[in-house]
Amino acid sequence: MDEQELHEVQYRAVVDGDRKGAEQAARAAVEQHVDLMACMERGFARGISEVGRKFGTGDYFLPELIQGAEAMSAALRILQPHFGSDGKKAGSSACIVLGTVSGDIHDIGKTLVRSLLEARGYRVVDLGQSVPDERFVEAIQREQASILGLSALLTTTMPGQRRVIRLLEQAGLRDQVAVLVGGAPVTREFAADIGADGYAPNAVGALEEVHRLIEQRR
Ligand code: B1M
Repeated sequence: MDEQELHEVQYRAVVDGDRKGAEQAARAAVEQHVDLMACMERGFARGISEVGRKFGTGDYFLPELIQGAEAMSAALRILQPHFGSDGKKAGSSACIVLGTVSGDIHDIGKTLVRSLLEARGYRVVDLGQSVPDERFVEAIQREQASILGLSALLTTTMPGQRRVIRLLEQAGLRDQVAVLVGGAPVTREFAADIGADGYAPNAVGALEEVHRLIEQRR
């Protein structure tokens, strides 16, 4: 199977909510040493976007949305340890606290961001999904983190990113930490409006933003 056919199988497995098929296609990618980010973008993530589109138009209901997400998450778990096998390291021991904001349980994109950061040698403290605002602040104090990454996938939870920034200000921590925001509905304009220091539309962009923010703070 060539790479393009493999992407098609990966895409189809997620659209069909076929967890076993997605796992097999992820293992095939690892074994064949193909570009794993291309598998994410052109295969699995394209599949979950299609699931989201069908859910939005009413062609899919919640069970199909959940099955698609489970297939995608299963594939990501297999790919995760293999990102960054090119051996490039960040040359920085900066700590990054990461999480999805309160009320939001979407974590696939956030986990992908974490995988790439870890693959580049950053220390990432992943607080998970639906993280209460105060837990971000506590983690930054505890870990002496220099970057905070906030993910939001719902238009209704995006205000959580603004709230956490305000809370950092109130705690007197705003100057110690650079805040990076992302997630499908988040835009560069929104990021600027809430006073974030960085924005990225995807996981590769998040990695670049983290490099930039760390350089800026040296
Ligand atoms: Co939900 N969901 N969902 N969902 N879901 C969306 C977001 C939606 C757009 C679907 C739709 O209607 N077409 C819609 C939101 C509409 C809106 O906000 N106005 C929606 C809805 C409505 C809901 C529920 C309310 C459905 C319901 O219960 N009736 C519910 C809400 C639950 C909650 O959070 N409280 C819900 C639930 C779920 C599942 C649990 C079934 C599942 C999530 C499973 C999981 O994450 N473990 C799910 C999924 C899978 C989706 C879609 C289909 C796919 C999201 C995804 O994983 N994409 C999504 C539709 C879509 O986005 N097309 C949808 C793949 C991932 C790789 O991309 O997450 O965008 P993404 O991450 C990217 C970038 O955004 C960026 O980099 C990532 C990698 O490139 N990025 C960052 C992300 N975080 C970043 C942080 C950064 C930087 C970049 O810096 C820190």
